[in-house]
Amino acid sequence: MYLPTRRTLVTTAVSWTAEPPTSVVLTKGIENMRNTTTDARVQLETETNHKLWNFQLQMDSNVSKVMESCNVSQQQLLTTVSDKLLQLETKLNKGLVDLHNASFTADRRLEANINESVEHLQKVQLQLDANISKAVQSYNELNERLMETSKELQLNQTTFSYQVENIVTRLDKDGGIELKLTRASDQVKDLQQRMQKISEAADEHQSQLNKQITELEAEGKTGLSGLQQITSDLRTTLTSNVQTLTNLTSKTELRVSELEKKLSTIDNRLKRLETSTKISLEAIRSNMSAIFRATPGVQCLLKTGYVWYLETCFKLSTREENYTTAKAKCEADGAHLYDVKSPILDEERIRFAIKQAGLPLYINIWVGGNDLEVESVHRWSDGTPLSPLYKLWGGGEPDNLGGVQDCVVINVTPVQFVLLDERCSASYRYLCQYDL
Ligand SMILES: [Ca+2]
Repeated sequence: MYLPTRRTLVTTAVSWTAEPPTSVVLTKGIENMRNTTTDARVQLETETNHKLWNFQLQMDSNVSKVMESCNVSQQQLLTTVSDKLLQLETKLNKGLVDLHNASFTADRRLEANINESVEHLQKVQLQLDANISKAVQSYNELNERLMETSKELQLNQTTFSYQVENIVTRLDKDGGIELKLTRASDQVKDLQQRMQKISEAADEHQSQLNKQITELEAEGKTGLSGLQQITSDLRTTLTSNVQTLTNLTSKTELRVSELEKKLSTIDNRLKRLETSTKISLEAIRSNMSAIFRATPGVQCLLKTGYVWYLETCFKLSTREENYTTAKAKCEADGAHLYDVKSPILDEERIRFAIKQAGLPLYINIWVGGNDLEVESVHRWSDGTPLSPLYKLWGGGEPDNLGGVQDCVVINVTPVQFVLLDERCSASYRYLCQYDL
């Protein structure tokens, strides 16, 4: 590398004693216009970068909000559905417990009624048996008394006939027949009265017996009627309980069916929501990708430290490194050391980067060229040849000074923009280039 001094950079001043020539005025004018255009372009690029950066931030924020809103809506819906399911399940369980309790109570009541009825029937049966037994006994007693009375009557008739014969015989024997007839007549009347009383007593016994039999029959009918009534009541209660159970079962089945329908509806809504959310997110991603593809400057600005300027993405390092480290750090970004293939645009870009970084105007910066593989055969980072006749080489460069200069820097001063070969172990800032 040829090392110029500050003095050699000073252009010899020319003093004009007369009006400057027109060509000089034009040159100055052109120079001023060029400076103005460059400043305007720099300002425009800066503003564009700023707007693109803000746009990116806004898009990120919007996407985050949409994602957050979708997640919150989905979570709320899931929570609501879960709560409703729990409530419905609780109600259903309570209904089943009530149904079970009602069924159990009805069974117990039915069993108690049956037991009570059986006991009552047994008592009625016992009472009926006792009454029948009594009636039979009374009947037998009455029958016996009737037979005795009949025997007594026959005996009396026999005795009476005998006595009448005796009286007639005695009347025939010793007179006084009228008196004896009168006595006999009284005795006959007395006998007739006694027979009348016995007959009345027999009628009364018969009447009582008939009455008892009628009562027994009525009581038997009443017991049977009561039994029929109890059986009818039990049947009614049983039918009512069965109807209640049937109704409860029917209602429960209806509720379960309604719940299943609601669940199905909720499930369908969730699926539709999920589908629409996926479609929306996919559309957002697609739009974002389209925006990114359409604006490489946005992709460039997403890389830390890189700037998009004059259709190129690049970064000037903040630290000085040797060539090997500088090359590795660019490659770690997915980039490479800057290949200075477009002298005019590259000079504008590199001066812009130096100005943005606030660096001094005399500086060496590592770029992509080197002849590490074959001495004096320089190549750019992408492997394309860097001819020794390339117009950006400084005067006498590359000179491989000391036989150790295999890496290339761009040397920038207020009046110079040239390539020099340098020792690779030297430390300089470096320029990375990210291809889009
Ligand atoms: Ca060399």
